[in-house]
Amino acid sequence: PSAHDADALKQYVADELERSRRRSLDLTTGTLDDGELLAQHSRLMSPLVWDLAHIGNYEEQWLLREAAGGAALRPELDDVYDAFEHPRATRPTLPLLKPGEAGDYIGQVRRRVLDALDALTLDPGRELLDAGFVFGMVLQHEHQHDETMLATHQLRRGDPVFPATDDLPAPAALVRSAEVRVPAGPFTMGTSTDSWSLDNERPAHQVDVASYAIDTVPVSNAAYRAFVEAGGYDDERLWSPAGWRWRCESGKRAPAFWFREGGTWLRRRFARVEPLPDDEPVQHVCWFEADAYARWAGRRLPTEAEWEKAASWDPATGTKTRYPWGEDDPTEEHANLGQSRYHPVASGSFPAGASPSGALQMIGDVWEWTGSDFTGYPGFRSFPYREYSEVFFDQGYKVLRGGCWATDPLACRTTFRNWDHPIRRQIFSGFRTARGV
Ligand code: AVJ
Ligand code: FE
Repeated sequence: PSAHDADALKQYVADELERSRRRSLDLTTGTLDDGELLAQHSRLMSPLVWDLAHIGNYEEQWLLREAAGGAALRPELDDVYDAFEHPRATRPTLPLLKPGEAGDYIGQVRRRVLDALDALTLDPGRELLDAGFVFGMVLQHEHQHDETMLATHQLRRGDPVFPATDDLPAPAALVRSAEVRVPAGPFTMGTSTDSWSLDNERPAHQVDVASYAIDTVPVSNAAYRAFVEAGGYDDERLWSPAGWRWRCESGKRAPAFWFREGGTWLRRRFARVEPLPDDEPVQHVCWFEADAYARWAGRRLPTEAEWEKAASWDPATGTKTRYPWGEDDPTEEHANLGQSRYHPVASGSFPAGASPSGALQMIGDVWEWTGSDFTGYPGFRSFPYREYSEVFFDQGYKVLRGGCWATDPLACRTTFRNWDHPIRRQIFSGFRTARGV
């Protein structure tokens, strides 16, 4: 948050709570009927109404009870909306609040939170409240679930509810070379000072990185299609052993939502079928597919450290920035973020968003798979609860970086870490490749 004094910080929090809630409602009760909100569109996802009430229950637990010390409103809901108690596939069988009830519930939580906010002191005396941290955590949580709800929308069939096209400009960059080089040397990974950073981004620590080259832009649909058409899915040598098992068991031969009709590649996007746009970054690939493509290209996925160094480090000055372009909050000139469109834009867009190393679109467009497993940084301390990050460490999750077109700017920065199973591809995931030099 850019706010400095206490009242301005509270006003910023209140405005952002309002903005995220409008987004959540637009994705649910504002768009779909009760039947669609209660339906399970895919076993990989929750019914949308589960996400909606879960957002409010998380807010009740962290803002109303923990931060404000208020009385519990609906403690009997804690179990139903506990993500660890109930895997997504089983959530339709739970006694879920109906859409109207869920809307009423989250609205009641919100009114009590706003009343309590006035009396709170957002100061360093309480770590949870210092610089409004817990509000930042809850806001990021709501936006993360909104992105998850967009993945559910992508899996849903039925009448389209999002616009088919948009006319937002995406300035094109002059891409001088396919890759950029990053010289060897230490850089600062993670952060100890970003007040709304989450526990897994902390603490800042020095990492020595050997020299490498990384793709200037994310791998495009056309580039990925060349891999598909070259028989990449039938060549075991290109796949890791686990990746080949996934390929054989799943029978997949292309990214999710791609299909061929005659000689033409099409894709399904939010309940519409359209020609596959050549120059958009590929999305809906799993880690195994990204890893196999990279091997086919004679390259590999970047490590998490390589990704962050290329995105945030200026070797000339030895400084690290929150965004590739510096410290300024993202605008439409910098990146495709915040669901202003419902798709990534052409690889090679946003010259104003370039990093010091010259890489483009490190932030926004598609989440980028890295070669790294999700684990804690040296000196990691779980805060404020183990289930946010720590229980996922060293469990075979792979790290994704950079956010995508659906990620809100409030939930995106060069230190932000996302993670998922290497088989997952309903998320808005793409990648770029790298090599040692
Ligand atoms: C950080 C996106 C992996 O959605 O599982 C949501 C975020 N944590 N509720 C997820 C999260 C608790 C998390 N990811
Ligand atoms: Fe959650």
